[in-house]
Amino acid sequence: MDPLETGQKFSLRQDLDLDPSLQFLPAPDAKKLEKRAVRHRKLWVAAGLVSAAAGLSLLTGMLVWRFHLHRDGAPKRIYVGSMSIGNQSFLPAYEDPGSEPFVKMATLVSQQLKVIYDTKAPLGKYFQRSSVEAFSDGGGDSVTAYYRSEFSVPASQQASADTAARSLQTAAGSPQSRRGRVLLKPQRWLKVDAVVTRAIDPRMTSPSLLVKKSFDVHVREGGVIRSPGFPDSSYPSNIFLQWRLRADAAHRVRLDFQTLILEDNCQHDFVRIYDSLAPIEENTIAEHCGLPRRSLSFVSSGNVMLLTLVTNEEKNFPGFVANFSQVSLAPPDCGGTLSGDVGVFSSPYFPSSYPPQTLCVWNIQASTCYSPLGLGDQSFQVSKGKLVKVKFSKFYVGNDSSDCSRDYVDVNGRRLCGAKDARTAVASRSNRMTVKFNSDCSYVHQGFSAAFEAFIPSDSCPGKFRCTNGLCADSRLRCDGVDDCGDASDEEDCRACSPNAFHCRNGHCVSRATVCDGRDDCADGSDELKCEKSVAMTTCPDSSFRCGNGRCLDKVNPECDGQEDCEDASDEEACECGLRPYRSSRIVGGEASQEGEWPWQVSLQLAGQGHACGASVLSGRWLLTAAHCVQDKGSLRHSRADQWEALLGQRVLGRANERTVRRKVMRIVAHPDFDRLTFDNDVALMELDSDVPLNQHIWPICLPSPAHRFPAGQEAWITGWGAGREGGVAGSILQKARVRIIDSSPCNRVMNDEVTDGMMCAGVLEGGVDACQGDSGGPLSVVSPSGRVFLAGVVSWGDGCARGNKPGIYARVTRYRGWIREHSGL
Ligand code: 4AZ
Repeated sequence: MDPLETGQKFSLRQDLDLDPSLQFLPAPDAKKLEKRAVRHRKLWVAAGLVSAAAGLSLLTGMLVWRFHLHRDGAPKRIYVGSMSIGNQSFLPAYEDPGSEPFVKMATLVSQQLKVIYDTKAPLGKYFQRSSVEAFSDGGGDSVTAYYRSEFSVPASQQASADTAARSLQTAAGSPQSRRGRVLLKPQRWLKVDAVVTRAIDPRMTSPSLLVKKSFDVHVREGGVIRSPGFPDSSYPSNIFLQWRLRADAAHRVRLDFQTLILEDNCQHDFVRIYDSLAPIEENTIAEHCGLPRRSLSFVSSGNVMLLTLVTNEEKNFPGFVANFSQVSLAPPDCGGTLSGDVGVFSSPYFPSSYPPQTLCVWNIQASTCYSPLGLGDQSFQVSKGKLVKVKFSKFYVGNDSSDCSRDYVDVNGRRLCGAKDARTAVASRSNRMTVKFNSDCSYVHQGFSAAFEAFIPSDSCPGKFRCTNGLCADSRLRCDGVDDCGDASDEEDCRACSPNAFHCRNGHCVSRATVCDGRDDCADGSDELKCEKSVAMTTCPDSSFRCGNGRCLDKVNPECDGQEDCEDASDEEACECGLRPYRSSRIVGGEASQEGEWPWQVSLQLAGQGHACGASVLSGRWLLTAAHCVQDKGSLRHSRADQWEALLGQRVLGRANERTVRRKVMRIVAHPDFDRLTFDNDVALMELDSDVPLNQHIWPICLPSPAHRFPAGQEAWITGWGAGREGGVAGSILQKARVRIIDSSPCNRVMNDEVTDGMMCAGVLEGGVDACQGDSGGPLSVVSPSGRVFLAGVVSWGDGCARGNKPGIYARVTRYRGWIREHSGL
């Protein structure tokens, strides 16, 4: 049943025991037009006109409707807005749209809006109706009203109507209009201080939206919001839901998402968070879709926040769950005096996103070895005084722009904005530094975390290299082609460079990976000369991860662990994999798996024969299976793509349902060095004939980098529909079993040295648990500490099934990472 109708799980009524009154958005216009047509018809009948005349009138009505209301074929323009009313106090009943005070006040506001529109050409001419949707406590003796106004604007006039709507803010606030506004009777007069009216996001008024609902939530006690169906089923198609969150006066709303998994395309499905109770573009705090990498945690600037969810008919995903609460208005960590030689500070609410409309100023004053009287800035320009440097370990403040005019951090008059890497630092010329943080009214980011340090210029980096920006870098990192200082001063004035680096003519060292990349990395063009011959790409030792920029990382398994370890964040790229939204918890010795538990599991089926092998989803297009599954056997042409079909999103074989996707295989790329005798290089790629929609039942598993380590003893999972015992038959319910990775040396001792470098062993040495016939090609899955699942192996072979001291043998996926990329582009 539709969870929207039953109110299961997501309904705030059930989950939060909140006010059960749901406010429905105004019905679509069509209904009203229908009613109007019925009334017209009655009139005609009463007049006793013949049915032909009635038909004619209907036709006339339709023509009038077409040409009058639907001028230019795109008549309706919806604006949303807010209005601050200065001479009214907020009443608790204003939070209940069904209450009498709400209705009374809403009527006054609607009348006031009509007056405002009438004075603003061309809005008055096209105005149809307004509905006040909510109120909030504006602080002091003021109330903020949130409304939606409908206009019937010919397409050719839309731009001028939008401009007029935009100019309302100034008009309402100007002295003339203040005088001119007393057009209503005195007792109905509202002192309007600020009007913001903007065209609504067209995605929120799409005619395909079938369900539109609003929920009013007071966040005082805290609670949870779930998208409909979460976590048991995906959210419904074509919905527009909004949650109006209110905190007490002098408080802020805080919203922390625990999980958010939506379709990747924000034009289709998205959540938007506003610093308002109306979806006004300028008050957008954030918009998200897909599987955002950073934690999503937001704080409003005032006591309201709006959360909206919009979905279209394609690709429904699990949705979200978020906690709400209220926090006091005074933000923590916002400015002040910082003294001493070292200290830390961060943007308000870090690591949550900073709130909009926030200004914080920190005055950093390093202690000095001068006399206590020498406090003037001038006295510290000399080298004996201590200087201050600030180093940002995290920096995501607004978008990168040349003037940093929106959100920014200002350090002694120099503005920084955008995303900066962990080596961003600024040094002062005195023992004082002023750091300002400013956010404007929309689009927030995570903010920054910084440390300051006082240093004596002559001895600022004992035993280390002193960067021009005041940072200290390990001397061994000098001239290695990697900017360790953040201002690249460790890569300047180099007599020679380390082997991975290119020596520019001007004495700089740059990474070899940047040579002949079309960019002047040397700043003298010398890395872009002699580019006919391509320069060999740098390689990293087997044990280290190679970043996109060529840097080798020594961190174990840095990919997709939620932390950006490479300067270019390449370790966190392509990480929409390996998540199991529904992890609630034929393989020998296994147990039945749950729906959606192994969304990368594929059943490969041979025409006319049914299930033959397993495979893993790598993307909506590509699968990985075992090469031995796709070898011709006598007259059986298993190497031909047209012999195969892939079944995805399936748990019970033979019981296809709406989640099952069947695809033809377009291409098979078996590893060219697959050895039929030894089963070495037992991997094959399969390309499907069309993309499979990804959802909670079909989701790619993460491919490990060549350096990814799966140490002996690590827990791993095997899954498949293979035989339940040696010589047995395939099962219908997808089985799972827990095994452990076994080191190749002891494994080889029990497997007659048949385990090559391209293989790995996993199993339970006592026996009883193993992959078996029919599981081949399927995944050996390992859950990483961050919760993502990596494809460690591909089920390949074994000495029987589940025998003691006879582990299962798997193709070692790390060995084939480069080959997979080469042939699939993944
Ligand atoms: C097979 O025939 C097969 N015990 C797969 C895995 C194992 C044995 C046989 C491992 O597909």
